[in-house]
Amino acid sequence: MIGAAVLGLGVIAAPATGGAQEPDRPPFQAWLAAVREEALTRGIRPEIVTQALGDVQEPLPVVIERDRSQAETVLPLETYVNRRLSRRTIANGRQMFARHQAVLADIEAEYGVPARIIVAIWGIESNFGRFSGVRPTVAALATLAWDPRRATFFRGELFDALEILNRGDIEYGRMKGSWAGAMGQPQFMPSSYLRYAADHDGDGRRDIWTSTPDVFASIANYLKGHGWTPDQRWGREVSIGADAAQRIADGVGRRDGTCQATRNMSVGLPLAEWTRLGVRAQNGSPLPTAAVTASLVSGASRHFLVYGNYDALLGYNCAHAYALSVALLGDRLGPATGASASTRPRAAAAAPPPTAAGRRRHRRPRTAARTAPRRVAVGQAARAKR
Ligand SMILES: [Ca+2]
Repeated sequence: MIGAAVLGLGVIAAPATGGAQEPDRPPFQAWLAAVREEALTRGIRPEIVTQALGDVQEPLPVVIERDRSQAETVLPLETYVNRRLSRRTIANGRQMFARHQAVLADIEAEYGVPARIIVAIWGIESNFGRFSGVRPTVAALATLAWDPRRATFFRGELFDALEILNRGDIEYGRMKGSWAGAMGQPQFMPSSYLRYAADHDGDGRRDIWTSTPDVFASIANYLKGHGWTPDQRWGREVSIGADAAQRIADGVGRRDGTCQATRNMSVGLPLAEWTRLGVRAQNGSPLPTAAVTASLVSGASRHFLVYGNYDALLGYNCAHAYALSVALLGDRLGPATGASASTRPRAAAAAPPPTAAGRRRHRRPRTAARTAPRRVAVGQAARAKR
């Protein structure tokens, strides 16, 4: 309740889906012929163009249908997050975390992204690799690129998909993913793949479909590329009383930004300022005194102060329901680390995040429409960025 009063973020708003008028456009096959020509001029090998685009006979009805029926359902943030963090998901996550401990530790050391965050993203994106989509990526992207709704974006992704095939990272027949073109276990859009997919098992291919080490390293590389700071946590749940809520509503503005989630959170303020406004840790104790800037994200009843690393999670999928699901699942998979991790040891928390000697750290990737949370409108447009 307070959340809605404070920032009006009680619900996850559905993205605008635009009108449904039929625009002028060429027949699919004529359109596809032009795409073939352009692919060749872009340097895609003729055999790849023939194989990948020759296989596409017509737009995939299921893709159009899914795209048109983007859920209008509006769920409270808390409801969405609770559904994502089922007991089974948490248990699976812990099991996977233990099973892949060695390679995860290696990747955490290399990229500076906590293993538990990597596993949490993997879990939310593809149920720990169990479901990464069965749609042929090229056909799905061709359908969405022909459809006028977001043609420009998906046309670019289509050419990026062809470029991936051109490079030989994946065979045409194995390039599958969501109906909206998000591929493999991390659900990367082709453009994200080209920028962030990583070959960690050393076989020379970036296989986000079947190589678990490559999947983990690709997720870590994406977060690193989107500004993940080693040894800092994502944020924390906080408690806000009625008086504090009123002070915040009166005096704290919202961020702006190109995605709805960044407009649905407060501007960044120092933790000390949040303390002055009356925000407390979830257990009622004082906030840490670390010199950290935090923004407030509120659901209908729960509140979170989020730090810079949370922006990296939004970079993966710009929706609070998504980022908080990942963050909170990650918290359930292992201990939080970092200078600002604890609410108690205030002396320790006062120091800026240390750079752990001997541990190389770095940043994060992007994807677009995914497979998983379709029943809630968590930003197809946002996903479409990954
Ligand atoms: Ca590989």
